[in-house]
Amino acid sequence: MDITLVQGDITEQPVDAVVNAANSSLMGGGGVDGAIHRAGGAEILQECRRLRDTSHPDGLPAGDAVATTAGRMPAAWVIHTVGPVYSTSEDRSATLASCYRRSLEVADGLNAAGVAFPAVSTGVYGWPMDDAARIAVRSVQESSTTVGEVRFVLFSPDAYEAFARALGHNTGPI
Ligand code: AR6
Repeated sequence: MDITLVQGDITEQPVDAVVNAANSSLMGGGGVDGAIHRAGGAEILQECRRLRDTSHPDGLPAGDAVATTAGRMPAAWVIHTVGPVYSTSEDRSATLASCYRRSLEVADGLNAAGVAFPAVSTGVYGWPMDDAARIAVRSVQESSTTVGEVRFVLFSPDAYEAFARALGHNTGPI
């Protein structure tokens, strides 16, 4: 599996599946969640509502993942995952690692060849970027996925550099 880094907007990525940093309600929100729903259009929310009405009446627990259409985005699917809220009193890293592992399991079920991830939990949910990057990279490297390319799409130069460090690269073009 190739791991690549891109600084940019995840909604523009021409990969099979883009991962959304959603919340348990699956009803949308701010940050990357808001951007994905805006770019993909109303079809995504319709499918999320259907999931709430059928398989996920209580919402999606943190650490789990589920797929919908990507609507108007270049990708075919959105894989919604729910990151943990960062806590200084409780170690929730296993839940954050699970977001990446479960998303790749869902991607395998879709036969996706390329999957783009944002830095889950590092915005509204407050996870420090360097730590989140290490957990993300380790979880992807340890997964037994059949996905050929995992692309981390980082919004800011700082986030990009944190992921480059976590991958053991020097910063700069990869
Ligand atoms: N492309 C790539 N990365 C982005 C984009 C984008 N278009 N927009 C933001 N980011 P966040 P969370 C980065 O807050 O911390 C929502 O309201 C952003 O800079 O989107 O998991 C949900 O509904 C940050 O590094 O997700 C939940 O309620 C990273 O994406 C809650 O926020 C994640 O930031 C989830 O919080």
